[in-house]
Amino acid sequence: MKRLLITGAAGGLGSVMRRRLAPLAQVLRLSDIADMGPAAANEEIVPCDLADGAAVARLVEGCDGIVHLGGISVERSYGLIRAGNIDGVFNLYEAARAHGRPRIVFASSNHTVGFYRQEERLTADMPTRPDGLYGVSKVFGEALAHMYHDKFGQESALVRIGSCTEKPLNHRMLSTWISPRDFASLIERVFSVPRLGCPVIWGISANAAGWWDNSHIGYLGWRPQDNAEDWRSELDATVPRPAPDDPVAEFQGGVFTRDPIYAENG
Ligand code: NAI
Ligand code: 15L
Repeated sequence: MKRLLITGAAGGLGSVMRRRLAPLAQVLRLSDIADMGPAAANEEIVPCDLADGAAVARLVEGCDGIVHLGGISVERSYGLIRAGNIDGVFNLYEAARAHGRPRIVFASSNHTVGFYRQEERLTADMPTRPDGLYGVSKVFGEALAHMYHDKFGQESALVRIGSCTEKPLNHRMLSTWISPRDFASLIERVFSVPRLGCPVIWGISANAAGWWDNSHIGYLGWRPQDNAEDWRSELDATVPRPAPDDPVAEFQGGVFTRDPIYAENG
């Protein structure tokens, strides 16, 4: 690719992917509302509020691919979620439609299905069961992407990311973890295959204790390398196990299932 846009580039995942995805394009266009630091030689820094449609249209112009990580990433008030994740994703897809339909990796979330119980095994075509307004906003993003695919041929990878950290941090992550290396290699496959379509993809490493079935995306040729199981004994020794009836151990969405509906600006 000539130019790859990464939104949410100042965030936890964005700052890691900024380094890992550099080989995918001649230029990385990095965007956020927060400070992204100075641009490296292969980078363009373009601050932009995703809720500003005109600014998002300018941001997307000239990009051959988009990794959309920007927006609210945890449970917050409806107003905040609406701006970042509802208006923001609409603005992004409208901008893509106006500017040649570059392929999009949409950072969806396991919180689209957070109220499934941990003993259930999920395929990507099962009904969503969001565990809060954040999860609902990701369901909206997925639905919007499907509509732009059916109506306009816009291709997107709807990656329901589990938990992307350097290593699993608790027992739930033995099932939900995806290593930064595996997430980056998934993105590389998404931009390499001749036909992508608009698949829902479970964003997880090759976890022995995984809950989610990715057998429908064999055509991507993605082979995750890491397995959360490698950290089980370390977790057993260092992190207390939750009680079996604790929502953290009961539902796939873990603590998010306990969040309230936050007041405005919460
Ligand atoms: P993060 O909260 O660290 O980064 C999100 C970035 O988006 C922030 O830098 C923030 O300033 C920016 N942002 C928020 N509202 C914005 C707006 N209106 N306009 C422009 N930028 C805005 O989140 P993280 O962990 O890096 O996650 C990245 C994406 O992946 C998010 O969409 C999140 O929902 C999704 N995800 C992440 C998971 C993880 O394990 N890190 C798991 C599941 C989904
Ligand atoms: C998410 O969707 C969040 O963005 C991230 O911060 C983690 O909490 C992750 O899910 C998770 O469920 O572990």
